[in-house]
Amino acid sequence: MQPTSSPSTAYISLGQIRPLGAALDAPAASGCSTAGDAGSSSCGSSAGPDDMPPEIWEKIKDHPCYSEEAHHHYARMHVAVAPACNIQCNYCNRKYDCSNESRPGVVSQKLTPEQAVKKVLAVASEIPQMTVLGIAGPGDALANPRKTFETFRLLQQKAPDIKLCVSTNGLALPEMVDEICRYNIDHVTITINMVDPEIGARIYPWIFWNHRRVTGIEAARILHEQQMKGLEMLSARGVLTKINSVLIPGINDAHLLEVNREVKKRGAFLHNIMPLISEAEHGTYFGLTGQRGPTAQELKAVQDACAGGANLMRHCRQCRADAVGLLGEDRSDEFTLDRIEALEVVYDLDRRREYQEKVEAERQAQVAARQAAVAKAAADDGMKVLVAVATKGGGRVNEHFGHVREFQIYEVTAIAAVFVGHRRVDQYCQGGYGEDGQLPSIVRAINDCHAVLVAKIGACPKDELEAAGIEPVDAYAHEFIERAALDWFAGYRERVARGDTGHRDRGDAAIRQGAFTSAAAA
Ligand code: CLF
Ligand code: SF4
Repeated sequence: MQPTSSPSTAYISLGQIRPLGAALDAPAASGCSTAGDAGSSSCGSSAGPDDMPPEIWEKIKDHPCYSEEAHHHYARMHVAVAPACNIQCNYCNRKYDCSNESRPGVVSQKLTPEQAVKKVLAVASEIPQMTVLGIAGPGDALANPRKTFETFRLLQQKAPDIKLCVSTNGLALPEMVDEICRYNIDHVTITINMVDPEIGARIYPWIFWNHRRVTGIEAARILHEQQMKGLEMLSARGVLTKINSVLIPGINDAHLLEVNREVKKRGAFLHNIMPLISEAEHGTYFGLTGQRGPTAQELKAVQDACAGGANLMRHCRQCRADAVGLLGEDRSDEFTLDRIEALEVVYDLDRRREYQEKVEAERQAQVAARQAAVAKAAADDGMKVLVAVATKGGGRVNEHFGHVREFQIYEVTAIAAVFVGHRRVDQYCQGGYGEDGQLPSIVRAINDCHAVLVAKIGACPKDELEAAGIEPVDAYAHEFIERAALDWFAGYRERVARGDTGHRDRGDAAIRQGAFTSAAAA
């Protein structure tokens, strides 16, 4: 049995063959291989300094969306300065955030450029590992060029160390490329859902073009041409581009392979395929007409089918247009306008640099810990399991089970622990007490995992997890995730070899017999 780090792997769990993410209800359930020595996948965002020219690594090494490794350590923030849009997407209702870069259903506080800059400086002082400012709505950043570029201009004067990032539907992009380059905006996301206008007409009812509304295939054709032209122009100018595609089952699922090929041809750095979020209560056309989003398996199948094409990002959290913090956390309510207005903000670049040096040292320590764990690992025999990790950042097992809102999922073999996705759950600990009613849904969310690594866990959830065949492990509290996972797995393999897994047999016999499968069984 050959091991594979491909996220198409299926896992034997509780006697069933179950694809990664099958237990998930949460919308984003994909995987992303982790970096460097331990990883062997071609996932673009997992690449390290040895995989690219130094000037590109400089641009992505502390960008949490462009580097999977960075997303454990560095934060981003969005400011909602761009309310207007020049197109209509069938998955968007304007009273909610832009679905391109946000989770619908949460209304942002719109800001002027001056308010936005004050907010960025306040966040940068409070969260010194915040390295990227993105403008991602709530409408389209480039349909609001004055506010968008004024924000970037003002910020660049006051905080030149913060990387600038922008997200757009692409309609106005070609005309804005000079401005983008003028402000040294190194990262541009374009949402491209189709390269065939007939498919586009099912996604976009209209665009606003040359002072008039254009509909149908003609609208989709213009949008497509602008997107391709804009992408080519950015590639020619050395700007890194990420393509976001919303996966809409029955409309563009198979077509996204062609999108992947076309954007790769035009120099896209990453392709991020995201699930359609389509709740009726959001009031979108798709929500109201019953267009469903993809299952976790469908999303993964399309991502896997794109392997070998444009490099994939798999750690996206579909953030709001005013998100603040590490990906997966949201601290925006700490920085509301009234709080910001009352603050006397002092931007201390030296203090930020000093702090980021510590973050970088921590990151290097994580890489070294992983290398050391791999160096002492036994030979790979193809055995492979999933583990869930409770972490609040920094690449360590450092969260109490009761406080977890999102588990990170790692695929572990004898020689590698690879980040493959995340699972959102309702927090178990409510108001200082464990909420036992939450446990079944938490267990369901990670029931294809063999262990859950936590900083601490109470007796009640421990029993419940063990009963479900998931081993609760608090022996690696505050250690680096990959080293903890590899060390736990080394011990686990020894127990399996002895016929003693210490908890309910959940397919381990099948693993011992070599029946573990790497086929895409879904
Ligand atoms: Fe923001 Fe987007 Fe820049 Fe990142 S988000 S504008 S590239 S700084 Fe990141 Fe959020 Fe996914 Fe976007 S996780 S939704 S990919
Ligand atoms: Fe909504 Fe963004 Fe589409 Fe505009 S581009 S309609 S704001 S999802």
